[in-house]
Amino acid sequence: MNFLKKNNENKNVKHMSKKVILSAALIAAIGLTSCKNETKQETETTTTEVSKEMAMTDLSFGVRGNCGMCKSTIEKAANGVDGVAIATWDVDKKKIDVSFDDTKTDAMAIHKAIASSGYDTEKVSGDLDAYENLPGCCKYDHEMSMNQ
Ligand SMILES: [Cu+2]
Repeated sequence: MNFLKKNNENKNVKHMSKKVILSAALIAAIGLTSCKNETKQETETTTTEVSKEMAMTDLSFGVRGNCGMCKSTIEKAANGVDGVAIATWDVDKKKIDVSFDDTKTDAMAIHKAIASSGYDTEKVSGDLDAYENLPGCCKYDHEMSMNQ
């Protein structure tokens, strides 16, 4: 009698633990599925960010100039380089901010393009013929400090 009762209890315990294991497995499965989804989303987001960062390089350097006309000439020269996305010259700071695709061009190509339009950059002196052809108001002082 006593033995039978014990056996019965044992069965109950076995039955319970089976249930517990089953639900635990179910929860784990759900957890895994949602984890997988999250991981996938994170990976996709990261990939997009990385490719954006890798493609675009931000660069800033000094460029001499006087006025709004200089600004448009300098920016036009920089934007004319294949791979340049944004070029903004600051008339007060005598400095240009450029965003470019480094698989298509490099910093030196941008310096050279600006210099050939007549403007001095930190690395390349402005082309003298182009400088001579600039409007009077744009004939900047070659001693002017840049990147202020
Ligand atoms: Cu000017």
